[in-house]
This record gives sequence, structure tokens and C-alpha cells, in this order.
Amino acid sequence: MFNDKETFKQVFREDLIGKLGKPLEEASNADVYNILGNMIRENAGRHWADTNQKYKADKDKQVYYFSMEFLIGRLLGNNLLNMGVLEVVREGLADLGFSLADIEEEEADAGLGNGGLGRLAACFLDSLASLQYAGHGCGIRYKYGLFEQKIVDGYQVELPDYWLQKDNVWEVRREDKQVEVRFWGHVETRAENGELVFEHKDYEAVRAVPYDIPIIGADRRHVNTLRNWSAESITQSTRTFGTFAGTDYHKFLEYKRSVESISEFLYPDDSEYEGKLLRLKQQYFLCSAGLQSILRTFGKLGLPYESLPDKVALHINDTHPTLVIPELMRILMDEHGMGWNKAWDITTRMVSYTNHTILSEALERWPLQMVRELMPRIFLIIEEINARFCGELMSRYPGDQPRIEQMAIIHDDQVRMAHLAIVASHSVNGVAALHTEILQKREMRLFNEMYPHRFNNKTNGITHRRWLMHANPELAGLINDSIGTRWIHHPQEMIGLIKYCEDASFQEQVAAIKRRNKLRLAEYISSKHGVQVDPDSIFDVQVKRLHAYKRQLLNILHILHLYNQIKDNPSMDMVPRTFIFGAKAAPSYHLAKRIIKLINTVADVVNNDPDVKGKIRIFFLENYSVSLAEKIIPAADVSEQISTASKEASGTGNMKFMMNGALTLGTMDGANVEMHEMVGDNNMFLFGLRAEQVLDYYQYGGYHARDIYAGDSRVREVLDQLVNPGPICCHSQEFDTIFQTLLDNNDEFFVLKDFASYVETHVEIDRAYRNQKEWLKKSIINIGHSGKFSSDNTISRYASEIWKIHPIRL
Ligand code: 26V
Repeated sequence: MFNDKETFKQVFREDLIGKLGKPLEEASNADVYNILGNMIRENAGRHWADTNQKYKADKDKQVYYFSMEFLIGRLLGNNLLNMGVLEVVREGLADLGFSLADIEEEEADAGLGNGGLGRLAACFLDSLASLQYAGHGCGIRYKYGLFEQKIVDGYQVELPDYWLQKDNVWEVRREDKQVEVRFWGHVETRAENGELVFEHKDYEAVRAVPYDIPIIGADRRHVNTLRNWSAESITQSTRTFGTFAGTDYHKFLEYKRSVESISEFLYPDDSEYEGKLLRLKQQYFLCSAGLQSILRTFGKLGLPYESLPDKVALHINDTHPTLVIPELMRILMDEHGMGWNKAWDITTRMVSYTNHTILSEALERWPLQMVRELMPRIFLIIEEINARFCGELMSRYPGDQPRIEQMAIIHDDQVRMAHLAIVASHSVNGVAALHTEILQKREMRLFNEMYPHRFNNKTNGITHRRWLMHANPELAGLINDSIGTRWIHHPQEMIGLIKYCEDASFQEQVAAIKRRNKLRLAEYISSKHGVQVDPDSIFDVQVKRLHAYKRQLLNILHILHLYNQIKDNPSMDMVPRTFIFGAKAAPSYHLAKRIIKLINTVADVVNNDPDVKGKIRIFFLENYSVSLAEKIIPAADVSEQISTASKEASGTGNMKFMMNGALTLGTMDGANVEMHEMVGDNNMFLFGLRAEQVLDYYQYGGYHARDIYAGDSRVREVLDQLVNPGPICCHSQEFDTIFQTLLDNNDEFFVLKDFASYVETHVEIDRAYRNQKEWLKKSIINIGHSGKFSSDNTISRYASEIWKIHPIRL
């Protein structure tokens, strides 16, 4: 393609004229984005075809990562980076009078995910391609991604995220690869040559059309595929029209609307399970379409079906795509005439499953009746899996009825998806050491007893290409200048930075980069809030989904306490702090929405009180998203990772902040535990209950939130401010529910219990920040260790230990 600036400029100008008929002088940023994006995709296209051809020719084993969410964000900058032309394009555009940063802003942020789970899937795709594995994503092309958040009068307002309004230059519609997915109807069973034959009758057919996105690896030559499925009506099929009596146009329109709703929107309820029919439809749609297309590709290899597990691995991202299990069984048995045992052997050797949460309210359980009606053949297969599994339990644990009931796949007229996933997978993994331990010892103890070799840990990771090289190019440049560029391909070699941790000139450079990042974020905040932001204050950041267990409430109550101290003593000595929040609450999660309102209310009071004299400022940045994260994280000094210990399976934001030199203020939860193992007490600010203590309180009781309210005047003061007339509570009783969850409901997430220790740790941070040399040393040590959390590392482990795939040299 273009390896130098001048060629780029020439090609670019020609494209502009050829495709838009515009001279440079008339081109808008949107035009430039479109031309550039298409140029890159077309270029990647050649490598894409070559990669696929190579896979086909060599018949290499490939992994398919099934996920209801791929939170990929913007692709332009990352694709330029991975293709190795980022600088050429940046400089070339500058010569032509455009800023690449502005052009990048033209791209819609593909928000096809809720949070951690969806972003993890996106990081994994980047690592798979960059490490030259044959690994693809299977997802849904939602017309609307996660809602866009606006803050109006301090309240969250949700707007539809119609991200496709702008042309999506990255996707290619592949009509030739469409498949049919069948819902409803009934199953007819008959015997043929002594074998049972199942036939699905009177079903409603849905057309699944894939949109492929090239996933460009860091060597630019290796291009994998993210295949997102879109649901469309079938117009030609007489079979479908037949059910509408040929002419019933209204019925057809109704059918069309109902079909299209399948890929209409992403469910926004992160970690709150609801048994909604449409969600189940989405899940089966993804599983059936994805599998049919995979098996079609496999079929072209001309190999016997027995060899499937040697050629294909199927991974399910949480239980959302668990229906790949019965769907694969169905295809093998009903369409390829395989017997149960053989099909089961093949299926279990192909499927592996990752668990992402121990929150019981997030565990999926589908009403049996719904499964039976929507997918009658799948229902029969799940029933059979359950019957055989229960049979096995009875012979292993004769008479142990309670155990069998606890472990059964079908129970209480519900299908427990996690049980189905465990029973039919050869690997079940948690996402951080602590999380896996809790799964094995507590949540899934009985399964771990039965299948001890099935459980394993794969600590999450993040792609250092997006989260360091792209989001913080200056820091990446400094690393290159100090230890060379090998770390880019071997991120663990970032550890070499540690030898500079006390080097004054290195420290100064790290500080200067952080300051420039802070200035950039300050400008962004000023443009949104119309207020100046002090770049010399400590940027103390908590950005993530809003959930009670993540304890944004602890953060804001502490800030209120700080404010009270300043009011008591306006000359209080403290390093100025800028507290930054970003969080979306599920639209139906009332408590979470109240917490957003509380943050904004406290912000209003504090930011407008002249007594505070800029000591603290609070900003809630609306519409937290991947692209906003890329602006915020490089500018952070303090990373708030303060979940109730045991609740955050891993966290991945924690890793992104660490890689960008922020120091973690956190609990011993999720991957924080592993960060602590690496950097030690000196380089992290830990506080609060440990997981064991939390779990013991849940099991044995003994925690009384009211005792803390009674015994700690600081806690009493802030809680009373929520409900007594005053600046925080000026009219309605809108914070009563918060007060009640903490006191009447005994504070499920130990906010009050951890309050004192959190306050103390903040004092420690204030003290530590005053010694800039020591602070920078800690920051550098954190950056140095963060390479361990590159998703390249994580993916290598998945590849060798679970999927048994190898890099493919092109
Ligand atoms: C559940 C549901 C329920 C129904 C509607 C939509 C929806 C969407 C997502 C979820 C799953 C939530 C589980 C999750 O995101 N877990 C997070 O996974 C991260 C990656 O492993 C991990 O870092 C976080 O700690 C964990 O909370």
C-alpha cells in the first residue's frame, strides 16, 4: 500500500476525486474519514482473502469465540496502528490540512456491548489476530448499541444509539453466506430403519445475513473475521409465505417486524438477568446462524465429521451462547445422522466456557415452557442431556437427592444455563485467580468435585495496542526510547522499565507526559462543563458501569465527607483533587440511577461553593464509552477499583489504568489481587475487607450497618445529609432509598464497613502524592509490571491450554 507520506497523499487525493468527485479544498472531515476508512479496508481486503485461503489450504484448527457482545469501539486509529501506517497517515493528513485526531472523531463508536465482558471479547480479537491465530468472533449486528447517556438536571436520560446512521466503512454484507434459523412450530418423531427421526414442522424461518468485519493483526498480514449476524425476513420462500395464506400482507408485515426485532437492540442490563423471550431469541439466533456457517466452512474441507474437534474449537463467552451445545447436537444428529454418543463426544470436545460473574442475580435460567415453545427440538435435546446427566449423578451419588437437585440442569421448570455449559464443556474457566478459586470452592463446588480437571483460571487481559500504543502514544514512545521496541511483541518485557524507576530524567518525562494527557482531558471537560480544570490537582477516576457492588456510592460518600471537613476547616491542607466519574446505569436499575443523581448533586454543591477554593472538584462525564475511556485513562493519577471484595470477577479497567501509570486505590478483589502480588504494598493503596471476610459475613451473619452509623460520626453526618433538609437534600426525598439500602437493608455491599479504611487510605494518597519522586517511582513500577496483563498473554494461554491451536505463519 503506501509506505511513505507522499504516496499516501497522492493515493488519497485520487480517491477523493474518483469516489466523491471532490477536490481536497471541498472535503469535510466526514469525507476524509470515509475515504481513508475505505482505503484501509480495501487494503486489508487483500490480506483478508490471503489469510482465509491459507486457513483453508492448511486445514488449520480454528477457534470461534461466540459472544452476545463485542464492544469494539472505533476502528480507524487501531487499524492504522496495526497496519503500521499510523504515522505516515497522521503526517500526510497534516500536510493536507487535516488532523487525524479530528478525523477519528468522525467514526461512530461501535457500542455493541455493555461493559467488561464485551470489551474483553474485543481485546481478545485483537490479540488473536496479532498473535497470528486463526480465531474469529461470532456476534450480532445490533441496529442499536448500548444506549447513549445524557445527564439532564443530574439525572440519567437514555437515548437510542443509532450507530449505523453513519456509514460503517468496516463491514461487508455477505448475502452469499446467509443461513436460515427456525423458531416455533413442533417436532414430529417417527422411526425410520429402526432409528428415531425428528422433524421440525410449521416453524417460522428467519434469514440470518452476516456482516463481516476484518480484524487486522499487528503484522497487518493476518486478518481474521468478526462475523455479526443480522435478522431479516424471508420474502421469497413459499414455505414461509404459505403460513401467511399467500396473500395476508398484514401478517407478513407483522412477521417482518418480529423478525427484524431480533437484531434490533442490545439488552442494556449488565449483570441483571431477566427471562425475556426476545433475549432468548437473540441467543438462539446467534448460536444457530454461527454454527451453521462454521459447519458449512468445515464441510468444504472434505473431512469426516469425526475430525471436527481437531479442526474447530467453540468458545462461549459467559452462558449467553450456551445454546451452541444443543444446536450442535441437533445438527450432528438430525442433519448428519450421527448417534447420540458420538455427537456428545464431539460436542464436548469442541466447547469451552468462561464464567464472568458469581452474582447469583446474573445467572441465566430460562423458563422451560419458553424453551419448549420457541425451540421445540432444542428443548428435547436439553431434556435428554439433563436426563443422562441426572442418571450419571444417581449412579455416582446414589441416594444423594439434595446434591442431584442442586446440580440438575433442569430444575423448578427452568433450564440453568451455567449447569448446561459446565456439563457439556471440556473446560470451564474463571477470569482471575481469586474468582476461579471462589468458583471452585464455593459457587461451583459440586461440579468441581465431579470434574476436577475441567476448571481452570485465565486471568483477563487488555490489548496494549489500543490501551497504550494508541491511547497514550507519547508514553509508548518513551518506552521505545528507553528499552527499545521488543516489548511491543513481548509486552512482558515492559518489566525492563523498572530499572528506570528512580532515574530522575525518566521520571520527569513520565510526569511531563501525564501532565499533557491531563491537560488534554481538562480541555475536554472544560468544553463539556464550561469550567476550568486544574491540571495540577490529583485526577482521581472511577469509570465503569454503575452497580451497587462496584461502590461508586462509597466514593461519593467519601467526597461528601471531605467536603464536610473543608467546611469545618476551610484552610485544611490537602492536595487539590479532581474526582472524575463515568458510568451508565441499566435503565431499570433505580438505585443505580439514584446514585448518579447523588454524584451530580454533590458535584453541584461542591463545585459551586466558594469555601472549597478549588480543593475538590467533581465531574460526572456523560456517556462513558470506549472512545471516552481512551481520553480519560491516560490522564488518571488514581484508579478507583473499590468493589466489595469477592464481587468483581476480574475487572479490566484496573489493568488499563495500571498500564497508563495510574496508582490503584482498591480492594483485594478480582485481578487487583494479582496486581498486588506483582507490585507489592508499596505501590498500591489497598483497603477494606478481604473476600473471605465478606463471604463469611454472608454465610454466618454478624455485620450490623447500624452499629457503624451509631459509632462513626463521619458516617452519621454524611448519611444524615442525604435525608435531612440541607444543600444535598433540598426538596424531595430522592435519596431516601440510598439511606435505606445502607441502614434498613443492612448495607449488602459493606460500604459503611469499609468507609473508615477508605478514608484513611485517601489520606495516605494525599501524603504520597506530595512526594513526586516517590509517586513517579511507584507509577513506573506499575507500568513496568502491566505487560503481564496484555491480552496477548491471556490469549496465548487460552490457545495452548484450552483451544489447542497454534500460530499460523503467513
Ligand atoms: C449479563 C446480562 C444479563 C441480561 C442482559 C444483558 C447482560 C449483559 C451482560 C451480562 C453479563 C455480565 C457479566 C460481566 O460483564 N462480567 C464482567 O466480566 C468482565 C470480563 O471478564 C470482568 O472483568 C468483570 O469483573 C465482570 O463483572
